[in-house]
Amino acid sequence: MPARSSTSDDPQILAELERKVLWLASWTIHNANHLRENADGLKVGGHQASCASLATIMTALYFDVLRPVDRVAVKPHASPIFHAIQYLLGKQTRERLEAFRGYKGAQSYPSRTKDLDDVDFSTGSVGLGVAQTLFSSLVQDYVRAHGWGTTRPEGRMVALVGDAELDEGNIFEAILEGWKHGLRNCWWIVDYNRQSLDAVVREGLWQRFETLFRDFGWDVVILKYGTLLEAAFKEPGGDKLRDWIDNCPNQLYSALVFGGGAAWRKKLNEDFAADNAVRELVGKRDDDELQRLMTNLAGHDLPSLRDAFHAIDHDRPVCFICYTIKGYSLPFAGHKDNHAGLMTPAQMETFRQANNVRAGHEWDKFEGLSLPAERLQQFLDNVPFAAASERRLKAPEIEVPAELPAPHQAITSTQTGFGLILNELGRADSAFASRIVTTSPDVTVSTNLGAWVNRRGLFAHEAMADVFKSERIPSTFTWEFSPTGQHIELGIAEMNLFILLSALGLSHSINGERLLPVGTLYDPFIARGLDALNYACYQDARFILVATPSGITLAGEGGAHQSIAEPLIGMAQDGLAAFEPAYVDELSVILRWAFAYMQKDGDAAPSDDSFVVARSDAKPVPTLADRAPDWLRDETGGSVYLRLSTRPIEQIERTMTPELRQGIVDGAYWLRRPGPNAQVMVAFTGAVAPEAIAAVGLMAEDRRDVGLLAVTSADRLNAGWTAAQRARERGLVHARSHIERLLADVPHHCGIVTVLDGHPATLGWLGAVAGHRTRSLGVEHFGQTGSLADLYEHYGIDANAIVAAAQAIAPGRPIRHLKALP
Ligand SMILES: Cc1ncc(C[n+]2csc(CCOP(=O)(O)OP(=O)(O)O)c2C)c(N)n1
Ligand SMILES: [Mg+2]
Repeated sequence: MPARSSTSDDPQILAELERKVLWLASWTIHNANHLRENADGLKVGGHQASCASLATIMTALYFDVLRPVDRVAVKPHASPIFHAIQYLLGKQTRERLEAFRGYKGAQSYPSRTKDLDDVDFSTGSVGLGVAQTLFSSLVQDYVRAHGWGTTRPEGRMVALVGDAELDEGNIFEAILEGWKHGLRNCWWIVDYNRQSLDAVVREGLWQRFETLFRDFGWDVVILKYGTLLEAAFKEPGGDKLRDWIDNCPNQLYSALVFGGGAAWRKKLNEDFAADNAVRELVGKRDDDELQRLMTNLAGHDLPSLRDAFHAIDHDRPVCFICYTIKGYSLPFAGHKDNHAGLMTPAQMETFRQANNVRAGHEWDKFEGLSLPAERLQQFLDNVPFAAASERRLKAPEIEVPAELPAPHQAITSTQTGFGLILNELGRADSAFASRIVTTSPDVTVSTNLGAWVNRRGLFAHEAMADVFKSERIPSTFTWEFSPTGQHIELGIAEMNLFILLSALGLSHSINGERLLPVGTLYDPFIARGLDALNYACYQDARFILVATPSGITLAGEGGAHQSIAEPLIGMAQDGLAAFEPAYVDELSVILRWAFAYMQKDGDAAPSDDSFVVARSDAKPVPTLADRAPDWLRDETGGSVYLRLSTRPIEQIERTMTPELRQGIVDGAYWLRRPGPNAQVMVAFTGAVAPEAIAAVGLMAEDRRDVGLLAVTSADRLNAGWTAAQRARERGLVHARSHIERLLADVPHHCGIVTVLDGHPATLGWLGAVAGHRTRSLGVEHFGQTGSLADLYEHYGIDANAIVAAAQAIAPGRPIRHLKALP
């Protein structure tokens, strides 16, 4: 990318734009809080101070330093600054700025999925966007090392980081991982305003950051003083002034910033009562000049920032620690309570006049600036960052084989089946197999990815042989690294797993090269990375999550390793379709579907009319019902979560019919269809299939026509049901979801017993579909160690507990095989 030739008036233009950006951001927030009708009486959020802190840095970056291939995670509460910059660049509309934080307006925190102005990475939950830049850098390297996308220049992954944001542990987990993987092309720019939400931060944090980043191989650039202060330091008494500022506690400095010129003068004259040189240096300046001088930190000094950014001539990761002032140039600058600070209408009026903005011209792009509009527009038209017509890239779908292998073993577990399927895929020399990338936080072997890794190798910048192999020491696993390896091995931190999946799962959009990421971990540890999983889904990253082992079925490991709530997480997490197959042939069907589903275009028209209605307020389109009999939004795609088990169970020998395949994908199918006189049916999910089957057998003599429903996805069944109900409420009287059709012929008096190795609420809603009396079995309390039989009996998910529940809700003659419950 050729560098834009800078002209002599660039510094002046940038200074004007900096003012304009801060004005627009402040006005956007003011408008949302004070001017727009806000009937709820809710204050919608200040953040004018946080914005001001980053206004200069972001001006330097977006209007000068960045190139279109660069990608940025913006500190969440600087969102209005980002939107203002995009507005000036013609990529954001006035309507959306006016509706900031309102319905369909510019988002409170930059959002890839909801904002229209080219957000690279969503932010909001602090720390996650920061780490996302690091992993995106690794993914860029991965893609290029595999020979893809090499015609595009490498981009820098940039994070604008709040100093208090650095308290988030996931950032440090990421730094460690970045070091292991030879991180490159990553810049973190710390907005060192020495303020958090609540207060002023500890003294000397920058020294901790400096040592830490250097230890992990980062270049650290400290930007403390701006050009005004640097010049003053050269005046007589200047070195003493510098020492004074260097030693000034953060709290005092902040208080003086808030106090302004007079406060500085009073304090400096006191402290330098016996030093004429410093008193003269101070005395030469009026209050405004003194305030400008004493707040001239490098993070608010365009020349210092531009020099520092342009001086980086290497691809090692860089941490810039930029001294800034929270609320810079606003009335509450430096005040420790300013996080939610909002200028009063009177203060805003003063600010408007200071910016030469005429009333009624607040949104005009060049209002109040001194350079001619044509010159400014010409500059904006040539901003390098905005040169690319499309920064959100596209990659073609990778064709998924019509069927994946379904390795048959008489008795096996879904986890074993998963390993075998990936092993078979690993043999293939296909475009499909080459785009799969697996990753795991130190549980590659124990989640059964070992055979795949043996075949496809581990990814690293440099080749590294497995010494055990070269020394001829027998080992089941070959641990060989190379730039073409297809497994990224992570340390144990689950946060890193999800953020890496988020980065891999956006590669089609960020790098224009599609990857098919599969991440494995133990099911209970989803909770450890849950916010990062939510973040990945919110960004619409696409991946398959394989969580295994799961539940109390992991009998011997006890409550610290057993999962209970995860099936509910799977249901509740937007953007994630959750499955829990019982059998390996189901798993094969689901995996095949998942590889296609994860590639569906998020922009495609959804089939669920409730979504259409919500988005456009349009009248429902009746034909949609025909196109989407399951009422799922499959056209828009998403990520997939598979909850698997280590429990070997007897497999069913059967032919995979199209109908069965569809049922598995839609969430349920009849293993035994209930007859017209059925008094009871059992609906089960996952590893407890043998208990459900056994229970049906035990009841057969005493209850007629017992049905058995295999539920492969409570999540999709439930989602389809909800969507169909909404559709009916909006007039699509024929809308029927999959579960409604399955239960349509089940007699009304029939009871339903549901069972799974997870929280019983997962299937508890089944009774509401058609009004059947229901009893839901599952696990509600932390598990124990024990044998499967011990635990299933203790928690009441064994065959006998199912029979007991059936007897209770489906009265009839006593069920002979029922034993007394303990
Ligand atoms: C995970 C998470 N926890 C808490 C918050 C609430 N929060 C928003 S900003 C903030 C403090 C930010 O301080 P800093 O990063 O220094 O930015 P500044 O306000 O100085 O601009 C907090 C605690 C959040 N957004 N995300
Ligand atoms: Mg801060």
